[in-house]
Amino acid sequence: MPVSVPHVRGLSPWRCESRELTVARAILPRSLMEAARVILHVDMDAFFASVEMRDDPRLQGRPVLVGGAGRRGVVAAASYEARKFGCRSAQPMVHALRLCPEAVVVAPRHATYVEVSRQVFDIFERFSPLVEGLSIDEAFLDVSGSERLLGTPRQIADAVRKAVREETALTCSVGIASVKFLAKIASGMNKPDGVTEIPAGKELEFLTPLPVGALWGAGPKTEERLAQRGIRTVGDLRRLGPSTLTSWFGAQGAHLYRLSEGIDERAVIPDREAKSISNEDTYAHDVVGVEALKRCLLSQATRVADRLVAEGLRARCVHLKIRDGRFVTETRQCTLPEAVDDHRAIYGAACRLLESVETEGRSFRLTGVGVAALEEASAPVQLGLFDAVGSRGRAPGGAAAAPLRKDSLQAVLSAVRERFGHQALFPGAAGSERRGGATGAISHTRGAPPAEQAENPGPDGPRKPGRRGDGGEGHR
Ligand code: DCP
Ligand code: MG
Repeated sequence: MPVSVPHVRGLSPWRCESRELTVARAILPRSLMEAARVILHVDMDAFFASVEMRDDPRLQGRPVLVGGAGRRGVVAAASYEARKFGCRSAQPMVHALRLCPEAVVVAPRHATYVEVSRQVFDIFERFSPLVEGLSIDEAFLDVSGSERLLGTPRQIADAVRKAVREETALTCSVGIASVKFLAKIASGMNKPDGVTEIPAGKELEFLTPLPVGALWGAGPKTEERLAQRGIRTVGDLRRLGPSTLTSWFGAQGAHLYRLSEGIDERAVIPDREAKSISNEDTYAHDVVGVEALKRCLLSQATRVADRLVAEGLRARCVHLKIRDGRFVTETRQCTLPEAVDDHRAIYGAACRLLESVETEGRSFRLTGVGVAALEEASAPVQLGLFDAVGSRGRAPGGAAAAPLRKDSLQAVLSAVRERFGHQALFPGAAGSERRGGATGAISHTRGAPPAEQAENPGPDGPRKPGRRGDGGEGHR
């Protein structure tokens, strides 16, 4: 039997683990830390709708649609009773009501969902220090090595579900696997209120019959191109081998091949370690073509680098977020060999990440560049070009705003922009995509960084709110 986990935060046996070990478990390759990881992906069932049904007994057992009731209203969540009629998230409400005229439409209560989300995440954190939120109602939990304390992976999953049910009167579904993307696929296989386990060693068996679209990063276009060649399942795709896939799809092909082999090296990065800085723009007109996209990335990488310098930080992890005209959002991330605060390094990484995105035939409404795995920039950086500037700690022109580090070209460039506006000393190629309508917000977040290396959301993915429950669009 699994040992029950203490409820008092701070007294959990997990808290005894040293910070170093926690971080090491999060960032070191699996081979160095432990033989097989055990990752749970927990996703609340019909989250908004279930909260409404819990809080209003009259709704129980009835088809419920949470969302805007007006002519242009959209379904945010559909209860499982409503799904039997074909109702889904992201459908126009009028369409959903045509499918199920007797459905009850309920206006969303976001503050309540955020509160329940907090409660649920507090429960998750009692089971592991490594909890990475993906959106308001789902998270990865790395419970590797906790068998002795908490029981088998299946028992841990059941204990999480029991705690959620008892403390919130809601149900969730859990996927168990050795890697993140498989755990996420698994949690969706037995919904609602179910558990799906992919035991270590059974990954290929599980993946082989799945449609290629199940792999994160295989968008509709890729799926179509593969289908034209008779490749429909993950097994078909694996048989092609890495070189054929790379020759067809470049870096994206190599990425898909690795997933088809069940390889996904990404660690569960706990939210508190995942402070990130990012900059994203939504464009008034969709951006088409790699060159135009790169100009957007250069602009964003520059603004992120400025922010890093202003805060005296460097970053080891770069992520790219991109959303197409159909609201399909994809994210990619990579780890650099050393921490950087230089816009060229961040831009270069973002461009490499872009190579693994299917850009052909798509137009994009949003791009974003972000950094995570931040460290203090205490050591001087390599460039000595501005040694002669002399005014250590002060920007040219006397600005004393950012904590400038000597010898840093990026620091000087950033300080000039800080003082004279963002267009000053802006990389030439970056300007032209910065058009009216772009939001250009720098966000500085704790929790829910782009956790997915690649994603392939269903029709309801793109609008799913982020962890902070601000109605924003979460990462899937
Ligand atoms: N959401 C939204 N708009 C979308 C998709 C989701 O506002 N297009 C909100 C409402 C959902 C919540 O996010 O309840 C969680 O999204 P999920 O994709 O996890 O969907 P549900 O929890 O509703 O159902 P499931 O049981 O399939 O997880
Ligand atoms: Mg859910």
